[in-house]
Amino acid sequence: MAVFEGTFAQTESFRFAIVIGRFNDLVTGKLLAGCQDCLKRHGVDINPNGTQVDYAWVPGSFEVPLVARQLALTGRYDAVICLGAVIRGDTPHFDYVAAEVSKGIATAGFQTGVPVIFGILTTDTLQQALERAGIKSNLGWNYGMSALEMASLMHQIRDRTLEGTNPSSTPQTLPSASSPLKSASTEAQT
Ligand code: INI
Repeated sequence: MAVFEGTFAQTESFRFAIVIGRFNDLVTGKLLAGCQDCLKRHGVDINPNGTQVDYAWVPGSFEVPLVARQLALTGRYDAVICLGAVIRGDTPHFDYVAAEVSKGIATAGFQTGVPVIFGILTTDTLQQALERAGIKSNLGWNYGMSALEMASLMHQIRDRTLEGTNPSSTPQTLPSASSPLKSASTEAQT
């Protein structure tokens, strides 16, 4: 039997998408910088013109899950990282936005089989958000680590479970960055 555990090495073949909400961009820009710093220092080429990371900006956190799911469905990415900041002080619809974005991100991961990282800060004040985006620590870094770990873990599970498995009993629709879900890629084109 096996123990599956993601590592943070051999990242050169990984591909990531990062979805960033513009709302509260004072905070989300800092989360992005922390996330990029993490990926870069683990060997990922973060250049948008390179081959490893694509970026998608959306108006606010509410729009993040839709775009994250669409990107995951392409089968191109080992993980999709979602970054946003929902701040209670700003508006009474905090609760609606926070609920939908958390549900939507979880659903995007389940539906596509691609790790979709929940990097949405939910805080009572801008001060609290800034503290988590660089003043005290930068959770963007942690979200980058989660993406690296999950990408590695999913590869291990796929590689190890396919080894020595009777091909006739293996599901035909295992999703991966190199071999996306057939139905998923079809859906992405429509
Ligand atoms: N979007 C956020 O990312 N954070 C917030 O705090 C926020 N608040 O509080 O309103 C927010 N609203 C915008 C929302 O995400 C959508 O972009 C907008 O409603 C258009 O659909």
